[in-house]
Amino acid sequence: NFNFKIDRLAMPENQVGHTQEKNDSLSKLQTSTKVKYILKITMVSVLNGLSALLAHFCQLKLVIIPLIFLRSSLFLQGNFLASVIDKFTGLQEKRILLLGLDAAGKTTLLYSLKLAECISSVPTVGFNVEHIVYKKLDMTMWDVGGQDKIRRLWNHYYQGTDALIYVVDCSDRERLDEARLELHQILSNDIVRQTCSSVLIYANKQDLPNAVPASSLIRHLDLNNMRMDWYCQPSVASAGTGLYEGLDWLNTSLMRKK
Ligand code: G3D
Ligand code: MG
Repeated sequence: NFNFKIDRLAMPENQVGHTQEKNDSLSKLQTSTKVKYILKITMVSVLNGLSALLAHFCQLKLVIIPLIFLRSSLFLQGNFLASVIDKFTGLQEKRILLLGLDAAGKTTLLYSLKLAECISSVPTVGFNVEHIVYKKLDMTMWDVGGQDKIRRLWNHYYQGTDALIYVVDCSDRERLDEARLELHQILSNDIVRQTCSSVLIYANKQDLPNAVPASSLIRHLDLNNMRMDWYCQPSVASAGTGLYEGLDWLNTSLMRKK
């Protein structure tokens, strides 16, 4: 929040609109995290109350209370409580793979969602992984570097992928064919076909004057012949535009298949 305020103060006048948009996005993200946090605290308090009652009836206050308190506090850190809470809130854990050619805007998009602010990016050599909660989705997003030399490593990340987010630089017309080939290669992989049911394509860099519109990208990528559930969303990752509209579709698509 602190960084965000500084960023807002430093913004030139004409970008205040973007800041407002990011602010809205940030609060959307934070609401579900807050709900989760409040539920965690409530559950631990209830657990502690129950342990105190139990200890009272068993006349073993001195030994049992600290033990149960310690145990419930440990649960707070662990996956057990998280999974119980997920059951109550309806949140679903999903593994999302974020792929695309180098410089498509994957890392910018990931951190635009995560931090609701634009960061200056350097080419990703390994991978970035972030945890993002949005609506009913509790997503672990893997952003894997897209330079041609490391593209052959992508298949190490395919296992257990629930959805693919494929980012395309729509201003890079010369590499649209390459983007299509890579996309179809990923989707023809057996491991991907087993678990990945939804593909969200971001037609990114729509702010650039030579960008192909999403409708043309659908043709360029031959999406109409794809058997998976897919959706093409125009976006400007550096400004955060269109990103949540894409996630709205992903949420609906993945919830249909739960
Ligand atoms: P990658 O992770 O897919 O390799 P990056 O791509 O996120 O590193 O982005 C590559 C460059 O594209 C970055 O510029 C980034 O700021 C820019 N970029 C990302 N999304 C957009 C967008 O929607 N519009 C515009 N105009 N630029 C975008 P630099 O200059 O840092 O290399
Ligand atoms: Mg990157």
